[in-house]
Amino acid sequence: MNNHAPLFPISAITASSNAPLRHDWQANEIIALFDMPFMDLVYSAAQVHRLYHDPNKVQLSQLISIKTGGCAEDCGYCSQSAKHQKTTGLSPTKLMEVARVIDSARKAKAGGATRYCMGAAWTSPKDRDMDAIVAMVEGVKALGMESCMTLGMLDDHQTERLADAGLDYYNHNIDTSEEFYGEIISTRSYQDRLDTLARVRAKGMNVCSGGIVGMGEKRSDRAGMLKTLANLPEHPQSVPINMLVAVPGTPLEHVAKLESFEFIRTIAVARIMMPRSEVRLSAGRGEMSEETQALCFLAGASSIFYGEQLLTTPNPKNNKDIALLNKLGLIPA
Ligand code: SAM
Ligand code: DTB
Ligand code: SF4
Repeated sequence: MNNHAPLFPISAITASSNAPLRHDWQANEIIALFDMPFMDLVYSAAQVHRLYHDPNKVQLSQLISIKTGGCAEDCGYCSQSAKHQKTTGLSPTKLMEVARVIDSARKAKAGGATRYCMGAAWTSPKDRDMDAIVAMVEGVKALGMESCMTLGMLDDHQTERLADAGLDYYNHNIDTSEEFYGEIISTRSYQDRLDTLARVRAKGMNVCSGGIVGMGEKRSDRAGMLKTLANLPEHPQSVPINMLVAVPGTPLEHVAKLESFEFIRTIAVARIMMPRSEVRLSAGRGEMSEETQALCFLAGASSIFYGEQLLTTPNPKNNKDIALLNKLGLIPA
């Protein structure tokens, strides 16, 4: 018998996979989920996961940085901000040639990735770059892969061009709660992020939006981030949950490490709140034990970034990941 507080009435929300998705989450309900005994929370999230997903499958997305560094934004976690360039020593690059991007995508596909995520260190794209961006989307799709771009804020015209090119996903993270956002980024507002997400949604592209945990935020901020995501008019189709990679030379270099159990709780709560979405165990896996990653999969993570490099920081080697998937009996989706 469970002698602790009664299980959150999850049965009411998830009695079947036909139950309507909720967009009216209240802060106290989300905190109640985070506060559950760890075993109850993970068990509940695993139940939800099984209603909507095959628990033995994992989707593999691969990243490439098509334009690195020199970014005008001041995101405290990011190696690519021009503001941190002197201390991180990261040299900016120009936009990569289309053929090189497609060539790398081909290799990612051969390695087993099904989605190719192209990231640029921009506040927003310049119109002069859009032809090359469109060619990258078309080239990746021609390989039979799903395409994802993350280019910063978009205006209506740029959004339309991406939609017309057939872009499958646009990644634009809200990163944390609205309350904590100003502690991490001063060059743009939370509303700017929401505005781009609305444009992407309006053009019918899939939204990929999540955030980072372990930036010194409180549990209420992690809950607030998930509340914003789940209460959007549609749940983002993909929800990347990143553990901060504390990059030397960035303002968050020395932030206290977050306990892995709290990271797993965040995955579990995301799974319960957005049952149909892909929840991606994203940056930070390189510093996670296999056991932590396994608990994330149990708690509802259905996707990972695969490949030896994220954008500017390392990710586990392919053979290490394949060995882990084999040990867990997880099959690439
Ligand atoms: N410049 C665009 C933007 O910010 O939307 C796209 C690229 S940006 C690097 C994409 C996302 O990577 C960020 O929103 C953040 O969630 C994640 N990220 C960046 N640096 C990170 C770090 N050191 N640790 C974990 N996640 C990070
Ligand atoms: C996301 O949520 N995480 C990815 C992707 N979307 C673009 C980026 C992780 C970056 C980690 C730090 C780096 O490698 O620079
Ligand atoms: Fe620029 Fe994106 Fe890095 Fe912020 S997270 S500094 S917008 S590349």
